[in-house]
Amino acid sequence: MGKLAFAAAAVLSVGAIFGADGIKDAMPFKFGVAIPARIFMRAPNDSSRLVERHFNSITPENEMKPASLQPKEGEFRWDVSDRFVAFGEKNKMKIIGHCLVWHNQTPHWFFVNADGSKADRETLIARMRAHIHAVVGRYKGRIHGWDVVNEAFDDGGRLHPSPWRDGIGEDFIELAFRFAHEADPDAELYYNDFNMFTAGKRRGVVEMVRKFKEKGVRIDAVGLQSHAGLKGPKVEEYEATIEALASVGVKAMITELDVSALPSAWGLTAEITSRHDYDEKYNPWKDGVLPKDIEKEHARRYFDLFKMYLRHADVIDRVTLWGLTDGDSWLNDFPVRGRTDYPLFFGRDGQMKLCAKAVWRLAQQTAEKKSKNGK
Ligand code: 9MR
Repeated sequence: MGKLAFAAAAVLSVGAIFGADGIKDAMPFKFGVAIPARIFMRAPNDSSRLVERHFNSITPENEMKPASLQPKEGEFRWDVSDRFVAFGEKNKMKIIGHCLVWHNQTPHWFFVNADGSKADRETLIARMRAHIHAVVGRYKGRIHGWDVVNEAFDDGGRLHPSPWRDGIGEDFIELAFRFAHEADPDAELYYNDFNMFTAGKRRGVVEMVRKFKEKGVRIDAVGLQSHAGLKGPKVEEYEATIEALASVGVKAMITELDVSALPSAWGLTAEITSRHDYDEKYNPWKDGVLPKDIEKEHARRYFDLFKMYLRHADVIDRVTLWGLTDGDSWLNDFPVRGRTDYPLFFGRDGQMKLCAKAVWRLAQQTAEKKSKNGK
């Protein structure tokens, strides 16, 4: 599928080429979206209808993180996460739990004693186990798969310092996977990280998977978050990671895909503690409209990524976008606060964007070609 198909998709209007089905129906893998409470708590609404039509998997953007579920030891808040799961079940979607063990959005109490001193290894393990058992146990048989550990490796392939690693030791990841498996033996279990295109992180994560397989620790897939920009990372760098994962016997998932359309003010990372001061030059399109040439470049970037994903549909189990509309995206406030970004498939007005049309058409053409070839 070269320039021609892309150009064709770019000029056709959605109504002309697409029927009443959704983007998910053209995809050979699960097609998901991260949704915030505003969509599922007040469903049905315009956004929830878009989610139902175009996606068959959902991830909670923030509502199942430790800070949301267990703000104080032993005090669980289930009201919002219950509604999230009910929304997914009503629509027969694959529901993803995000995330059990992370150093961000995890309350301080997990890591300290009553007097403020650091909790020891046994206490941390007991708290981790209790949290995982409570959360995974509550949704046993209802959540398809869990991001068990999020963002533990640095770009060099080592575990970076964190209260979990420092307090428990390097086996904290394995323990988390074992506890999750105990709590729901049928749930899929994933490791999830950003910058998965870097050679170092790829090596570190692949090595972890290999060891888990050797020891019989369940791991089903590795999530490549894929917070991308217009200029990078290279498609081939992501592709190398997908191939490396396949070689050690796990699926790859694209778990948090978005493509920022703004000039990059920093290295590519999703580490939320890194920030950059506001500067007008990093926020050039404040009125909610992208210049046509940038819009095309942005659509082309998505098109190229999906072309590669579709080629690896035997290994890629799911592709999930990190948000529904541009107005929802975390990128409007990261790493520079108060910008207007355009990273997702639907505009601030809820209309389907050029990037979505191009990708949808590409997926349809790929499916047609496959069925003609009898594959
Ligand atoms: O999109 C999420 C944003 O609303 C939160 O403020 C932020 C806080 O940690 O988390 C964002 O989601 C992150 C995800 O949970 C893990 N990978 C990076 C994502 C973007 O920061």
